[in-house]
Amino acid sequence: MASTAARPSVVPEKDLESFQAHLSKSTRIIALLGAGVSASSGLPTFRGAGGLWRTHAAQQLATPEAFARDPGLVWQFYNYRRHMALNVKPNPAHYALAELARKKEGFITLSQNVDGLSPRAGHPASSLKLLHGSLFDVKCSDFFCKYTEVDNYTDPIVPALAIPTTSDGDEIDPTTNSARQARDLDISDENVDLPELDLAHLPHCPTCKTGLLRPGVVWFGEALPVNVMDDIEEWIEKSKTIDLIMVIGTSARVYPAAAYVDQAREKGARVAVINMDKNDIPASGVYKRDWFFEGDAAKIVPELFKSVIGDITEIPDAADRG
Ligand code: BJW
Ligand code: ZN
Repeated sequence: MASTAARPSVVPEKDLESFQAHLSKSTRIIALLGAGVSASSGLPTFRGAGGLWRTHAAQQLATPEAFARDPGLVWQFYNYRRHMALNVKPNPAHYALAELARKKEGFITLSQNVDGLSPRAGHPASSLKLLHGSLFDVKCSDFFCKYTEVDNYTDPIVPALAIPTTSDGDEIDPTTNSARQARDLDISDENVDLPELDLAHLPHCPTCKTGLLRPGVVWFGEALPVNVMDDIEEWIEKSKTIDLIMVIGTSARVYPAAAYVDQAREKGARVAVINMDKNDIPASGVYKRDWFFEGDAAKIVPELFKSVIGDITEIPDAADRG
């Protein structure tokens, strides 16, 4: 049970009051989520300090060109991300959003995150739209082959991609219990050697046999999933007005995701930005009637929603339920 009851407010009282008054009467609400929502679970964001994987900017590995050039490197990056995501837990922001979805029928969450933490927090699937796919979907990279696989949690996805671990006695204190457990080496650090990789040992398509499998995420230059875009368009069209859009833990620099802020504004929405960095505001800025809540989404989101959802309760996540 995670309770915010005894803690002092993490947001200014006046802003909290005006936000909660608006939230309580809002019936059409959007949340646009980005990597900052999962930061306090321990996952790095894309841009800024945590966005470098070895010597590569994360966005540079998230392209079809990078995969064509060096599929082994790109798979090492994504296998590592899958492993990391499976080894962290959803945080109070994921749980609070999931609970708001149960309490407010007209609430839709558009997540740019591919880490699976919102589904694991029990976010109702019908109101959660994954704009950029999932690390745990896999598909054939051959344009003509339609093979796709959802909910593939095999870690490592193939044995050749296993994260190297400290070998016996290496860098570990033999007087503690932890000495008996091998520890993952941090292959995001360029000083840690990547294991040699033979292309034949990368994941291959079981249908066409020749195509390499690739992560089921949306890379730069690729279209977002048609069914997801259609669902969102229908939701927006159905809304005579939109009351509120919350822009949570995203730099809101990537399109078409960032454009939902403008679409919501066009239908009258007030904007609430929740971000650690006060410079990370949507391109249209923050208007007089909007809110900017500066700080950790994992602390702020549960507090903002408290008037509707009460104190949040963590449910055992899908990974723990097995
Ligand atoms: C915290 C915090 C804490 C930290 N609490 N906050 C219009 C204009 C200009 C360009 C374009 C345009 N339309 C399309 C484009 C091109 C391109 C694009 O947007 N480029 C921009 C960079 C300019 N878009 C595309 O290519 C898209 N495709 C497309 O448009 O296709 C058209 C098409 C149609 C038909 C046929 C073919 C094509 C696809 C975009 C796909 C993005 N994919 C990625 C990778 C996904 C896979 C993976 O995970 O590896 O998605 S890139 C990366 O960016 C990832 C993220 O979801 C996305 C957004 O990043 P996010 O989440 O905002 O992360 P950060 O790091 O930027 O921000 C984190 C924030 O959290 C920061 O603000 C922190 O301060 C904050 N923070 N800790 C609260 N504790
Ligand atoms: Zn195939």
